[in-house]
Amino acid sequence: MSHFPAPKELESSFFTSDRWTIFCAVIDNHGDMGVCWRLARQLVREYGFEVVLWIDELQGFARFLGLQEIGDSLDGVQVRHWVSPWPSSVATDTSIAGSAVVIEAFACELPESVTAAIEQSDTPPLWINLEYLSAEPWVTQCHGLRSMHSVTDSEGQTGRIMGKTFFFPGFVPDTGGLLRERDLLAQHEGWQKDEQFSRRQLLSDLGVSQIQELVQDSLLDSRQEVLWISLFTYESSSLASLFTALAEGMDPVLCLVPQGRVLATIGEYLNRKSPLNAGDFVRIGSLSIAAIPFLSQDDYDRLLSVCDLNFVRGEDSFVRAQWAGRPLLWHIYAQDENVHMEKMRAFLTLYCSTDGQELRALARFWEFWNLGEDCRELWHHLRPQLPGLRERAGEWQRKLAQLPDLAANLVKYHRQQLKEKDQEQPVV
Ligand code: TRH
Repeated sequence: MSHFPAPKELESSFFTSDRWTIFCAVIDNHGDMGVCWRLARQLVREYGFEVVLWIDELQGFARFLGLQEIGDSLDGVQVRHWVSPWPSSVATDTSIAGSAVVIEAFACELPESVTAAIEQSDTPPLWINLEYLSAEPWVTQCHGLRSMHSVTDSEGQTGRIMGKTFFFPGFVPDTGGLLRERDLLAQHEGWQKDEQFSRRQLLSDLGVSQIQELVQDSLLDSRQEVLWISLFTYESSSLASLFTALAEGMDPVLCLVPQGRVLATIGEYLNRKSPLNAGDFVRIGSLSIAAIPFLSQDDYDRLLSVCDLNFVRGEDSFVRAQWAGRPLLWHIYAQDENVHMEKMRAFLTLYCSTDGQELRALARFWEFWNLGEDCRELWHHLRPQLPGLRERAGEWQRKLAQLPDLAANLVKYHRQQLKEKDQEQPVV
């Protein structure tokens, strides 16, 4: 049973001018909702906007947030179920077309009646198509392009009006930037000030007491420092070779694995019939594998902050690892004809713009991992480079932080559009 107000009942709450409406269609996994949720929360918290998030996968969204069900307001964001077909009863003229900004995330197709209401409105919202993240050079040329639409008015007159603006996130000026909350870097600084304390605190907060005790023991047993790795990737044929290398290495390694797809590959590696569950802890040679719960987005930031190396994937975790300022391995989302390898190399061109053996070792590891190759030898080359890579990661984080963030860029773009429109008004 739905716990959402029927769309018609929403009508009355839809008359403020600083309403931003975001549409999110979940393709798969967590990235689409992860990005939309992060942006929605930031627009509420930092700008005080009224934000309505329409999402087509409510059950999945509830699971993502660790909730049984979604209330109609979460952290100040109004969450609505985007049902298909779109009910004719939804008051698109006032509710959606009356927004200041409508964002269709990742080129999701808006319902036809919503598009029509936007196009026919006398004061249409700024319509943004928020694109996928890419480091490829063409992004700067496409960021900010607008589409034009043909429309016919009630008298049968046809004309062309402004459609949507293509907004591309990115790593360089002249793109939309990256999502970064105002206090994010200060939070990382706080967690990283006393890394050991933060690590203990995190384990205790995770609520997996068994792991906490076992890790505590291994930390105490060991005179060497334990290398902390977080692992959030897709299934990978490179994983067995990595684990073999970690198990035979000299350093004790703690590999923390939040619930997710890679646990199936780990299960195969361990010859288990079923994947590990949160709370399971396995030790092979120098390697300890701890399966942990799927964390809240905020706790996931904390995990990234206190690890020596983060394996991340998709889009949002990849960006969060960069803000953590720690070495990272990106398992990129696979696309047909290996298009993703070009995307990955485009990012590496930026990330490794200064030459150095540590960056070469990292780039090689990324290449092998994403091609599903054997990474055993490569790990032994990469391991000694981690301190240098930590420095590079910090430099990269500081470089990115000089650019305005995605939400700030969206808000600025909207304000510019308003100003331009004002200037277009005829003087009476
Ligand atoms: O889950 P992803 O693979 O998502 C996406 C989608 O597949 C999408 O269709 C595709 O286009 C895109 O990748 C490239 O990876 P991503 O983007 O990193 O999203 C994961 C989200 O989950 C992110 O918001 C961080 C969050 N997360 C937690 O909140 N807690 C956790 O414990 C972990 C591991 C992740």
